Amino acid sequence: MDQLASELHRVEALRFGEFVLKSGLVSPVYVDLRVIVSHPALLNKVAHLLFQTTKDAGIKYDSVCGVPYTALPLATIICSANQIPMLIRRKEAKEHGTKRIVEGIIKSGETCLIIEDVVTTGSSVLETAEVLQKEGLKVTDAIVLLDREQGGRAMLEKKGIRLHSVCTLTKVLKILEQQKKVASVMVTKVEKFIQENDSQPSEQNGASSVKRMCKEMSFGARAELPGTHSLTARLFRLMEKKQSNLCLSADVTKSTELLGLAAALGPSICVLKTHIDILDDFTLEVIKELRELADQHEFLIFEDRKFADIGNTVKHQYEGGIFKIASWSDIVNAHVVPGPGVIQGLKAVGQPLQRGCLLVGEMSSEGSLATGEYTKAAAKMAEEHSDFVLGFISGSRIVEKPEFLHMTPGVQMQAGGDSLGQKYLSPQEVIGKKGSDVIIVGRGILSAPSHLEEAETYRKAAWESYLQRIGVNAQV
Ligand code: 5BU
Repeated sequence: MDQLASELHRVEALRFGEFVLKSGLVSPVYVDLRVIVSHPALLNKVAHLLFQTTKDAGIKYDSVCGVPYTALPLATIICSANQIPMLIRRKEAKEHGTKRIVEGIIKSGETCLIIEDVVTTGSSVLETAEVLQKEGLKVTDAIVLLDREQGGRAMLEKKGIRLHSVCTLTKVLKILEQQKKVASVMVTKVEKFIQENDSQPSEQNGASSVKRMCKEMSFGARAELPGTHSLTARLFRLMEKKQSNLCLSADVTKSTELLGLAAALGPSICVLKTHIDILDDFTLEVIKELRELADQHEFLIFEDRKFADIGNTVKHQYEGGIFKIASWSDIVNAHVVPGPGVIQGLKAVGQPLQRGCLLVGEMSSEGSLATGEYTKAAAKMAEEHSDFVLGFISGSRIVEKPEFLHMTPGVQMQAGGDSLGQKYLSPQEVIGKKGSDVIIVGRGILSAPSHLEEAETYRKAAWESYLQRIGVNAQV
């Protein structure tokens, strides 16, 4: 083990310092086991240790599958050296031909062992396990080289998967400290980081750490949670990539204006919100162009339709009529006043198209009735239908679950309102204090002389508030 730790350190698979992770968290340690493929002796040694761990644990299995990509060569070596059938999980189903997601001979009912290089929250192992389980295989155990001890073991345990590790980050740290390769101050720093970033908080400090987690978790990390809807995960990832939690409310009445805004502001926004029924010159051709711009600039489209009827009616309103909303809008929203039937109706149309829905939990307008018990009922309904409900339109975070998305309208740089009941809060207030995720801005941008400059001002303000909230000091 001592030799393994020092080898991993030597090839820089483990580095110490200050690293901004994909999730936005600043970590004192960086683990990148991909580099071991360039060191064949070490690669063999790691494969051997993984196999030895399966033997020591007495695991019974029929085949082995490596989590793509780093664990693929490891699984290959183990299977080849020990004559074990291997399975390969594709990251994407093939476009042409067989459309298989798992390659190799699958015998339903057999047990497949998962191999992984490093486990943090456990979400990659779980993702692969779920793919294998869908194919009829059993997954009872997973072997990992390095457990970062940030909740992966507990999370997988809950899903019926035992995690066995060759070593833990704490153990490797101790060894490197003894070998005088890492200073004791750094060891303490890393240990503190591990403790503070356990994604499976203990029961005693449950509520407060969940609250902290919602507030301080990055969009990138939230995208990786197993309970996050795939569309929300896509949105969280593109938000990180574009450094934008700005949704433009493109409330214009001419299609040229709508397309002009989408083309010019596309790179600055994560979502473009429409009220398609206010366009004077709507055609499906306009929508086709809007969709192309959305794909080109990587933003989602959100038709702010606020469905509010019985399931059967909203199904038709969503799918048909002249607007055919479901065919082009990634996200729609609904009032909860009709009860869960409204979600069921929308889901029947939207789910096969990988769409999602936001529930109106609160409204930004003066005298809104969506408060108190009503908001709580909306939250409960969302939790019960999280396979289609992405989150909420609300003034603040109303559910302490990092899987849910909160988007807030009624935002302008200066607090205040309009003459028809709209009330405004600032981006800093909405993202920083109220804990929402995305600001929705219409006239704040549309009434400015330069739409792009103003959009950038809002984007930066909201993104900086988000970075501050999660504890990252960075300039946008
Ligand atoms: P504004 O120009 O930034 O005030 O536009 C706000 C947009 O958000 C507008 O399209 C409204 O229809 C929408 N909206 C809102 O203002 N308040 C709400 O509670 C909800 C939607 Br739900």
